[in-house]
Amino acid sequence: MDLMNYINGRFQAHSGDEWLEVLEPATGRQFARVPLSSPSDVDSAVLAARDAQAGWREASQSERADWLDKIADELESRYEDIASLESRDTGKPISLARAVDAHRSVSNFRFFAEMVREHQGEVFEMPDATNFVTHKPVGVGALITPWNLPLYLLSWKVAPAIGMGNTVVCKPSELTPMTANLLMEVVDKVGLPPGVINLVHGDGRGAGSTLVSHRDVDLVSFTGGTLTGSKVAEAAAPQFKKISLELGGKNSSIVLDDCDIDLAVKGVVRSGFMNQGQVCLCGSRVLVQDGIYDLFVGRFIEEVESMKIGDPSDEQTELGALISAEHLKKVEGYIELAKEEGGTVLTGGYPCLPKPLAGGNWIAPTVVSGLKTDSRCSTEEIFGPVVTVHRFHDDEEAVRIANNTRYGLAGSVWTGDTSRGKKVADSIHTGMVWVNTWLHRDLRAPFGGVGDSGVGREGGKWSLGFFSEATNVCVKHD
Ligand code: TXE
Repeated sequence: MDLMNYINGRFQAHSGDEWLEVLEPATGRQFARVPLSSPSDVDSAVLAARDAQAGWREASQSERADWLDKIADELESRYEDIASLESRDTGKPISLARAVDAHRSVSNFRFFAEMVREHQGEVFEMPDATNFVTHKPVGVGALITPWNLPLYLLSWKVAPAIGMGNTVVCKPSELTPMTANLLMEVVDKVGLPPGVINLVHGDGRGAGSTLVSHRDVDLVSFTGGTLTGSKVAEAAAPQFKKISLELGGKNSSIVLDDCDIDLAVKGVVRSGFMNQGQVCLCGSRVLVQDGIYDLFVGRFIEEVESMKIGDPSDEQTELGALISAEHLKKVEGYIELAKEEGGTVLTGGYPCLPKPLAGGNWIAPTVVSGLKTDSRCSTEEIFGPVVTVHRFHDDEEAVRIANNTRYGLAGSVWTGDTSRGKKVADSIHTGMVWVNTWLHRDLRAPFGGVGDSGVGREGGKWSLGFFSEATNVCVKHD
């Protein structure tokens, strides 16, 4: 299958003849080709978005909310397609693709339909004047997304962006373009006005950077690696574009000695290894209090070793393949580094898999102990199924360790005393912390990080704020 860009309401071939093979992570086999778009393709998409601006910003909030609902309905009718395409494209287990990716892609559109419909400006009274605050569209948005949660993250940006009256150009990861294409089929089918949502495929160098620095792009919402995020920020800054960066993480799971061990083991395994550890929120450093260290780590290893790894299309599979051969090499490099840094690999290695999966990017879930808490492996983002475990003495030490990375995205605390958990959580310098749970999301809550994890917040009213310009009209009383 050869994919096409979607510009001004039409699927269009790209202008050049460069393509990238789309590979199945589980087998290494090619199953599609994605266009490597050129700057002129990006230009056409931005122009289409710019031309569609006037009409779309005039649509009422409730009209725009109705369009979001129509997209949600149509996406819902393709629920199984989303799950199977996402599983094939990313290598993640089908059960996860269904429960997380397909589910959230639909609910993102539904959630923002409701928020946009109900959104109202604010009024601030003064003794002699009234301030009327309204939220106007920013203009043309560049939405750049990564490969770990392709449609989940794209829909998280598209829905509030167009809901608030912006028109957009999407640039999905070149490694996982399939469900972005599906979204364009949906947009086409429901008959959204041409130019409101456009899509250019391609890599970061040719399409991504051209899009970010395009003169007619007014805002950039980027999710991806920290290094790429800094290039995006550098390109957007001279033109004062509105920017939101959701980058990497090195999150701690803090296990306190009064925790419910069964709950904590299950929760910390899920947090460490969901999507093969390729989620920015994953708890890849596990800090365990002295008194329960041996008990917890023993149970943790048992649970990790019982996970079923293999064919992503098998309903029983819990762990799939890594996104690419290159990424696998990076993860393997970190495991080697862990040994050089003095760590002990408690479990890991290569899974024994059937022949058809031989060409895929496979590695077993790996747990390393004995590393210093400031070692590279325990402070840098590995973004794979590799977790380091560390011992701590008291809550202050746990907080100190949790805060000794340049990242600041998320974390979790496991305890039988929720007020103790809340106190520890409040001391962690990250955008989000869960107590006795992980990745339990209320879409109204803010999402984002500090430090190397990014700038800005999305989610609920924060998304509506980012994808709009708050404007105040102050009227002096007669
Ligand atoms: O992502 P990139 P990569 C982390 C993870 C991973 C590392 C690199 O540690 O190992 O990032 O992953 C587009 N201007 N995360 O290289 O490059 C690119 O085409 C504009 C964490 O795969 O950040 C893709 O669409 N765009 C993360 C998107 O940026 C550019 C999820 C992300 O790609 C560009 C994924 C440029 N100069 C990886 N260069 C998370 N926060 O969840 C690339 N792109």
